[in-house]
Amino acid sequence: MVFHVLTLFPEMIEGCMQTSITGRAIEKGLLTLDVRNIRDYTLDKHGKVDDYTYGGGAGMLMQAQPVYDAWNSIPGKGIRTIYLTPQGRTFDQKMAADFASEEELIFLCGHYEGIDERVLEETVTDYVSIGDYVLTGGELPAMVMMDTISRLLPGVLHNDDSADTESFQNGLLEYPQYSRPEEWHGKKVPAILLSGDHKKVDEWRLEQSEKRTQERRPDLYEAYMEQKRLYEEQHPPKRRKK
Ligand code: 6GU
Repeated sequence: MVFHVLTLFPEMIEGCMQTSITGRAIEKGLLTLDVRNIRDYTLDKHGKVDDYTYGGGAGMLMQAQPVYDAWNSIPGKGIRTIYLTPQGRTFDQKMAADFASEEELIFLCGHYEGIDERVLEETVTDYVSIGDYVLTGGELPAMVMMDTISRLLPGVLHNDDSADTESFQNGLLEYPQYSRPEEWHGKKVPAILLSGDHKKVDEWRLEQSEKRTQERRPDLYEAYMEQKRLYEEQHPPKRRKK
């Protein structure tokens, strides 16, 4: 996977992405990070990339020319271009899985009051938000997306299992987990986890996931129960022959 990032703050992206699991994925060559500073593409001799908005109003807008030339400098055609904006569709795990199937992605990070509409019309394929609150720029949302997408790529996580057993992959939150010691602050690890009975452990974990989802995310639980109901309707239990 190649992540191209267009930003006015390349050091923010590089520092973060070179750390921890994404950093190791880059070292292993599973991930390539190509960060381009939009300011390097301005034709303005003072390095200016923003200007006042027509029609008045507060704040500055990123101009079309430097953004377009930065975007155009990326080789290749038809690469999905994501503009990070609170006006976009809300990012979720399903969207992450869809983006993870691409070979390259372009993230366009805006700052100030945004970017001139005309260049967005010519470059952007996907408008994405990470939630209903307003940030100062698109860099943190781009990194949230890249982090989420990275861990779905083959080989990025040590254990290929863990990407799909975790929260959301089956529509449920993850079950509680325990490591050594067996007793801490007077609290014991649930006995079933020490039993060595894998079937019992799996049943216990599913039960815990369902309980936790019902308590903490009733919205997800409702959707999960509806899915389960539909499944059971289409796969009725087979009658035993007399
Ligand atoms: Cl993608 N950008 C900005 N500036 N603020 C946001 C956002 C994006 N998603 C939520 N808030």
